[in-house]
Parts: sequence; structure tokens; C-alpha cells
Amino acid sequence: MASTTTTEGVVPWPTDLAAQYREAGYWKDELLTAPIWRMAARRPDDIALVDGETRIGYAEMCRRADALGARLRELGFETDDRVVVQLPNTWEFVIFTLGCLRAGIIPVMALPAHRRHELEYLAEHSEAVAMVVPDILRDFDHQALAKAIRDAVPSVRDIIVLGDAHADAIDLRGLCALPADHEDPAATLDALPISPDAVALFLLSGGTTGLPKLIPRSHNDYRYNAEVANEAARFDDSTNYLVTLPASHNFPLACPGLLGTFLAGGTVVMLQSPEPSRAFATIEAQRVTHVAAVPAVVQRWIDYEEAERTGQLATLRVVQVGGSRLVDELAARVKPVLGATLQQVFGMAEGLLNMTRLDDPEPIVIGTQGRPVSPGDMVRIVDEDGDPVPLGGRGVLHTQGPYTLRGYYKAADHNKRSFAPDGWYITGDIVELREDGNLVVQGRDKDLINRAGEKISGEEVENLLYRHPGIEMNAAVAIPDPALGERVCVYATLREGVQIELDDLRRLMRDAGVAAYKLPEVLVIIDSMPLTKVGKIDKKALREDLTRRGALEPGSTHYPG
Ligand code: OOB
Repeated sequence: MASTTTTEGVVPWPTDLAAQYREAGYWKDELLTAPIWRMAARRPDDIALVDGETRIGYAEMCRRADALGARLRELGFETDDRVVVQLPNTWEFVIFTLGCLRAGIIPVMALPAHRRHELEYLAEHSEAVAMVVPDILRDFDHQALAKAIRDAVPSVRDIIVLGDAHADAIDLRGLCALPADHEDPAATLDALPISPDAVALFLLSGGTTGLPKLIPRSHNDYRYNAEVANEAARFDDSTNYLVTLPASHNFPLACPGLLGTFLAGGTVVMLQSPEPSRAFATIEAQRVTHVAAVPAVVQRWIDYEEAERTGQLATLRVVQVGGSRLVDELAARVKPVLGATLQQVFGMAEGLLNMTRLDDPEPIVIGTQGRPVSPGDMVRIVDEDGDPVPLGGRGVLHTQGPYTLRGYYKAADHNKRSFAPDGWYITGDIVELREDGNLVVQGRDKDLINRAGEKISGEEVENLLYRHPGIEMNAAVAIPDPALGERVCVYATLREGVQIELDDLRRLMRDAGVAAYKLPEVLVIIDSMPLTKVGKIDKKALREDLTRRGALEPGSTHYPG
């Protein structure tokens, strides 16, 4: 089957900027993996990767990844082939990802929570040749779903399975095995012509319209992303970094995340859940020094430590927090309770990373989301008319830079809305730029709901709910939540004589194969939908209505009167 090459759907950086980024040394024209492989040559026996009882040294990690890359090539995978990756936080996730990068095969980073609705779209849109999934995870049969998607999406040829692979699937552990003595997979892969400007991997955007967009990240830009984040977070060879957010997220992957840790010569510890008792035991056992978390997780950790006084966090030096707004009160409790320095991270899979620095004075660490990590990052704040806002004012953040995308993959129409005419990315975040250069996130001008750092497109939820015959109009808005930051609340008007409960809508979405975190948690039925002058649903009015109603319990349905 003729498929699109990746470059056809990618918007490149303008040549003058690309030249500047090379000149400044941001782009080193090497594969993302090159410095990690050099690290392995220098210190082969240092531990790179820990997952439970499994401890893997740098040389072994690279040999396994090379063996995997070469085996995929033998199986017919070619440079530029796309593979949808849906794996839990395990050592095999790391070997698979590194092996793909070495072999020029492009991982499409799906989340463990994704289901048929998301995965089938990702496979189709990326024209993936394969999917890699666990057999069963949390009672869900990922292997069966992957097969159903293979039957539905013509480009998908292979299913690779972590765990008990069926006869017609490929066993991931076999692919990860060390090479035999006579094999030299590194030589095979070294000979492949892979451009450092080529897409290394695809990340997913939160997506404000319909389904998630694919974000192409090149070897040059993504390596720089991890390297410059390393500088701001000061990762070095004494760093023991705990991955407890889903590893396919940009934050734990490269901000500095696991890739940054490898670039610095540290040790990555993989853990499948941030549940406090397990996370704390792992921190103690593996002498974890650095971790990234979303505010909802930090809240649980602080509550747990205050209640239990575990004393298990003695080695922890830095807790990075990002993904959604950390409220000041919680920020102020991080150091006293967890005993580690807080680093706020306001980042995005699209690129731009802002971080507070480890030696910033307390008011900055607690009250701001930091500043750009690279001198090449350019930011501007604009008002509703697109005019620049003076320092200290608030407006929508635009950015461009050496690791910020120039366009979503194969999304020409959407790109017209997401990028300014001069190519700057319109983040949709409303921020205040302070005189000291730090940013404070004040809100957003984009149609999404941020549930504990997971982004949910309002439009995607609405489109799905229109499948319900009783729904006349509906709108998904964020309802503030003390534990998760926000949850999905749906406002709906119904057709004559229809009664609908929240559970009906949740069932509809579950049956449509939608990831569970997107399911609405509050339903408000109203008599008529407020509209703007141009006839669009007035979400601002709905948010005001929510404020008037006060706290609404998750799981509740509300009828008028
Ligand atoms: C991270 O990446 P995404 O792509 O899941 O989401 C990006 C969006 C931002 O545009 C902003 O709306 C929100 O998430 N956000 C924050 C925030 N960090 C992200 N809002 C307020 N305060 C923060 N600290 O979420 C992400 C990527 C890399 C590192 C960290 C987070």
C-alpha cells in the first residue's frame, strides 16, 4: 500500500531560523540517541534503568535497543515507518523507544488510558504499520483491541505484545533480548542514513478540536529539549529519576525526564503508578533524587506524608510539578512536607518549556510557573486584537523557538488557527509576563478541560454526545475540582419528553471506546442553551452558571427546578 512519507505532513522550520539554531549550537546534527550511546561506551556498567528487580547498565541498555532495532528491520520495518506505542512504565518501553529511534522507526506516543476511539484514529492518521501494547493491563485486553484495530486499519500489519503474545503477534520481550555473540546490530543501525532533521517521534497534543493532533519532534529539536531542560533542572550522573507519570508524556519523557537522565548519565527508575505507598517505597529503595508530578499527585503525596510521616523521602532533592496550575498554597507545602526543592514546570508537548530555577527565591518558586529554559525561546503576550500586551499585563501566550513545532502533522486547516501568520505557535494559555521574566498562568483561551494534567477537548466530548438521540444541544465545560483541578461537566438541552442521566452519557462514551478520563462527571440539563451573538454556544455564560451553582458532586445529574 502506498503510504505518505512523514516529511509530507510536517511543517519545517524556516531556513534562516534553522541556520540560527545550528549556529547557536542548539541543533547538533546528530541523532537523539548518539550521546546516550557515547555514555554507554564511557561508562558501560553504570546502571541506566531500573524496573522492580530488573537493573540494566548503560551498555546493556544500548545493546538491547540495538538488537531490537535490528530485529524490527529484519521483520520488514523501514525508516520512517510509524508505530503506535501504548505501553505502561516498564523497562521494555525504554528499550522499544530507544531501539526505534536508532532504527529510524517513529514511535507515536499513545497513553495507556487510550481506547479504540483514540488508538484507531492514531493508527489511521499516522498510517502506522504496527502497534505495541501490553497483553492485559488493569483488566483490559489491549492485545484483542490491537487486533481489532489491525483488522480495521489497512496500514497496520503487526501487533507487538508485552506479556503473553498470541501466535499471530510478535513478542516484545523476544525483541528486547540481548543479541547473540555473532550478531552486530549496532553496525547495521549505524549504517542507516537517518537525518537528524527527520521526525524522531510523535507526541500527542491535548487537542482543542476533535481528536488529538500529532506533534512531530525531530532528533535535533527533541535532543535539545532534553538537554536544555537538564541545564534548568541540573540533572547529572548522580540523578536517580523516578518515572511515575505515563512515560509517553513529554514531561517524564524529555523535560528532562528519562531522556534527559540518560543524556546526563543518571539512573531512570520506572514505576507504573504514582500511588503514594508504592511511590514512596520506590523512592526509598532506589534512592530517588528527582521526580516529575502533576499537582493532583503532589497533593496526594503531601497528604500521605503529613498523615504517615514515612521518613522515606530522605534522598529526594527536586520535585518538578507541571501539567496544570499548581495553586500557591500547595506549592508552599512541597518543601516543608516532602523535604525537596519545588521546580514548577509550565510546558507543552508542542515545545516551549518554562521552569522555575532551583536557586530562585521562594516567592518566584511558589508564585510563578517560571521562565523559558532556552535563550532561543521567544515569547510574546497578545490581547484579543492580537496586539502586544505591555509587561505586567495578561494575554494569550505566543511562542517560537528551537524546539517548538511549526505545525501539527497533516493538519493544514487546524494549523491556520493554531499558528500566527508569522509562524509563532498560539498556545491558548492566558499568562501574565512579570517584569522579572517569569510567567504566571492565569487561565486559558482554548476549548479544553485539564483533568489532573490530562487534556480533554470539549469539542471531542460534544461530538460524541451528539450520537445520543435525546440530546438537542450540548456543551462540555470544566468544573473546578479540589482533587483533580478540573473535571468534565456537560450542559445539555433535551428533545421533548426525554430523560437522560449522567450514566447514560458515560455509557455511550464508554461503548464508543473512549478513554475513561474523558467521560463527563457532572451533567446539567437546562431548558435552553445560551448563545452568543453569532449563534455559537456561549461557554462563558455556562461557566458563570456553574459558579452560581457552587459545588456539584462528581457523578451527579441536575434538572431544572
Ligand atoms: C504538559 O504538556 P501538555 O501538552 O499535556 O499540555 C500543555 C498545556 C499548556 O498549554 C497549559 O495549558 C497546561 O498544559 N499546563 C499548565 C502547566 N503546565 C502545563 N498550566 C498551568 N501551569 C502549569 N505548570 O502539560 C507538560 C509538558 C511538559 C512539561 C510539563 C507539562
